[in-house]
Amino acid sequence: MSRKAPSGDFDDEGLEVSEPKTWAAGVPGVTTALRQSYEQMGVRRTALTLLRVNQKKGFDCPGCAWPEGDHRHVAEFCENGAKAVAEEATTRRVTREFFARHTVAELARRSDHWLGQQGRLTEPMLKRAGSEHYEPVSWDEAFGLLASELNALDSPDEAVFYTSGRTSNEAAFAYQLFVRSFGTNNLPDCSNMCHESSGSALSETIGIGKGSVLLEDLGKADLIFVVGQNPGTNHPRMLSALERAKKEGARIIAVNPLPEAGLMRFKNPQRPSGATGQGTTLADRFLQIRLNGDLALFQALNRLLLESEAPDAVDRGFIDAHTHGFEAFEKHVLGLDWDDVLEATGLTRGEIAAALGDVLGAKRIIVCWAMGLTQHRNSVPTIREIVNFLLLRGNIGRPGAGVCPVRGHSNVQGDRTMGIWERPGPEFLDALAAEFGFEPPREHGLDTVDAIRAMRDGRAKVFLGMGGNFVRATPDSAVTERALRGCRLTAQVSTKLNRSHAEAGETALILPTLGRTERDEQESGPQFVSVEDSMGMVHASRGRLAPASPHLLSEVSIVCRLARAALPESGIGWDAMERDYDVIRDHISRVVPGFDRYNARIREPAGFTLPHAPRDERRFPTATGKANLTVNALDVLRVPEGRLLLQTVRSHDQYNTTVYGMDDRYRGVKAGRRVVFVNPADVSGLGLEDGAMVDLVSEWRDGVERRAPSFRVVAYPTAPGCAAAYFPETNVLVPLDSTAEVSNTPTSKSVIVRLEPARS
Ligand SMILES: Nc1nc2c(c(=O)[nH]1)N[C@H]1C(S)=C(S)[C@@H](COP(=O)(O)OP(=O)(O)OC[C@H]3O[C@@H](n4cnc5c(=O)[nH]c(N)nc54)[C@H](O)[C@@H]3O)O[C@H]1N2
Ligand SMILES: Nc1nc2c(c(=O)[nH]1)N[C@H]1C(S)=C(S)[C@@H](COP(=O)(O)OP(=O)(O)OC[C@H]3O[C@@H](n4cnc5c(=O)[nH]c(N)nc54)[C@H](O)[C@@H]3O)O[C@H]1N2
Ligand SMILES: [Mo]
Repeated sequence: MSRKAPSGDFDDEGLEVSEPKTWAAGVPGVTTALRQSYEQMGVRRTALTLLRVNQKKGFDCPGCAWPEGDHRHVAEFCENGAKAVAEEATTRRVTREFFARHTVAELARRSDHWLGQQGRLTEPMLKRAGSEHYEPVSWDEAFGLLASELNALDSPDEAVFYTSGRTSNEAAFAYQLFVRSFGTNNLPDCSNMCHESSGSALSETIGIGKGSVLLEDLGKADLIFVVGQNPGTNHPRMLSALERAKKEGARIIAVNPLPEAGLMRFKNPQRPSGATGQGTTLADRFLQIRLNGDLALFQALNRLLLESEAPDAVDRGFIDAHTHGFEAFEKHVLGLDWDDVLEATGLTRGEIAAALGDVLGAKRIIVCWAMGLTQHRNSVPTIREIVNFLLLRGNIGRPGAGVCPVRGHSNVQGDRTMGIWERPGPEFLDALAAEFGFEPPREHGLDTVDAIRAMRDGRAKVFLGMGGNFVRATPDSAVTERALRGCRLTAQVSTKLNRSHAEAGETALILPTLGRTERDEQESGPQFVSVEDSMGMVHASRGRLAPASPHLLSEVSIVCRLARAALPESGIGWDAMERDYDVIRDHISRVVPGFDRYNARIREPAGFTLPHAPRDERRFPTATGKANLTVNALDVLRVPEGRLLLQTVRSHDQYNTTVYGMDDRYRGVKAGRRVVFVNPADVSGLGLEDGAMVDLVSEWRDGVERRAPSFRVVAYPTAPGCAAAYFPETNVLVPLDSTAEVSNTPTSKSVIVRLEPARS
């Protein structure tokens, strides 16, 4: 059996490759963003919109979850935030005539870029069973249809309710409440593919699945590790914070198989010198690690710390007072095999010893990370080992130190706090039961990977997506597409057209919704929503633009109206919640810890910070009552002869599955995305040449051939044995069953591939 990428993937015309850049941002960044904004919104709307991003009375940038901080620049946005805003505030529209012109099958053949470029969705659309087209439908009919399909299921567990991470706290809370009163915990979310590994590792070791660092801590740190993260593209505002930290004397170590431009050098576009000057060299040390080598690296540092003669190498006082499991951990780490470490990391002993020197010279250490750590089979053990590393020197629970998983979607952390989780704890369910007077289901629900399996096997039949692009974000594209097409009904609450509308169930609904930038008027007047950033800060977000169409409903309205249609007997006050979001926030304040006086505190200009026991009190609410040091077996991922380990990454011109444009400026790629970055020694070792056309074929133990055709080989300074290509084009290569231990996150950063001469 062979699985191939859909034909809609191909949009490369005139692909050009040049030398990668060694610096990020500065003038080209801002001009690129403004050009794309003007194209999408025009000049006046651009100025009006971009000036309100992340301002205290404006809206939260839909770009990423990096916090804003107190000292906001007039233009507290970045190039890629501006692109995310332009994408939503575009003046282009997808109308009923558009759907009359294009069949669903035709849409499925278009590229992600083309689909996204069509503009904002404007009215609810229905594809009836057997029909080739979407046609307009009234909201009432849409809700009636969804309600009757849901109620026709043999069990509520046959429905899947996905959430992407842009959904506000208010909408997320109402949504999970609806889903649980309907009777299931099937609430998979994008987190399952993103920071689930971080949440799993941190909950077990420090007692809370969130980072322990606030923005001000970066300025107090002596040493900051940036591991498995490309902030120049994905969290550009983080670069300013790193630059400030350096001014305050911090050293930075970048750990990455790729020399990412933003980490190497940075020109701050918010400052006059950024436009002309040399910029700042951010990383003092670059450890060019092999993919999946991080567990070995941090375990090696831990061994060196344990063996060090330096008097304060290990903080014994902290270990004795606050941690559990030291002996077992020490015994394990002292048995670490150096050959394994060198093989797994691709680093020399000298490089690791030099990094140890930085560590010993630093009183306060922060480790930041993103997808480079979370999307491997051993991601959870890797992050646990990083916690070991920090605990050894007492680097959790004091200023300038701690764990800093940098979240992706702007409210992905808040959605989890609001109960978007397939494995809710009993305290949360008890609080829901007490507040709303119903018995929520207790059995765990399906996460993203299990939801795909359930749809594939016919155990789940109705899919509702609250934002996102499920079919494109998930692994094993061919399997996922079939799973969705096999559903009785798929419904997507969306702002923009994407492939999940085209890979539709027998019956399919598009439910168009307001974006962050837009005014949300309800019966009681204008509403605002709230979000939680990567550091647990909660603040309000208010859109000011006129909605893209008069027919749009807010996500809150969609949930409340669906709940009324599907659960007519429900005693829950859906009307009141829809009319006034303060009512939702009052419910939240009684159900979710840390949200007391929510309505008052959210009206403070800077919002408020959620409590975090390890950060605030050095209290670790784990099973042992202490921070847990853990034993993490190192098994080296060995790639067979003639194969490469492939990671799937974002280009500079995309937001997850939304492709803004076809360039990846920092990596020197123009006008195309079907490229595979390979170390020059591997290019020649494999008998290839720079510029050769190859198919990427993934090898997995199930023997299924997964092929992504026609990629151009780009000789690139990545770590030897490692390759990189863009997602979502390469999702077809990630086997559904290849997931991380514990977190079940697809292993999108370690796919074993061979490169074959292109067939076509
Ligand atoms: N403009 C823009 N902003 C975004 C997004 C976007 O698509 N576009 N997406 C948002 C979302 S949802 C998320 S989760 C974040 C993602 O932010 P990132 O995690 O920065 O995104 P990726 O492109 O997946 O980059 C992974 C990085 O980890 C490195 N890496 C891969 N494997 C390994 C490894 O084994 N070890 C080490 N040490 N490094 C490794 C890669 O070389 C790369 O630099 O960004 C958010 N912000
Ligand atoms: N191979 C591979 N796969 C990956 C990853 C990887 O690194 N490699 N990364 C994974 C990660 S980290 C993540 S987070 C997921 C992302 O998975 P998703 O969150 O599902 O995907 P997005 O591309 O962010 O979703 C884009 C769509 O969201 C809709 N949208 C945008 N704004 C709003 C809004 O305000 N409301 C509503 N209702 N809809 C809106 C638009 O219709 C748009 O088309 O992908 C994962 N998949
Ligand atoms: Mo993400």
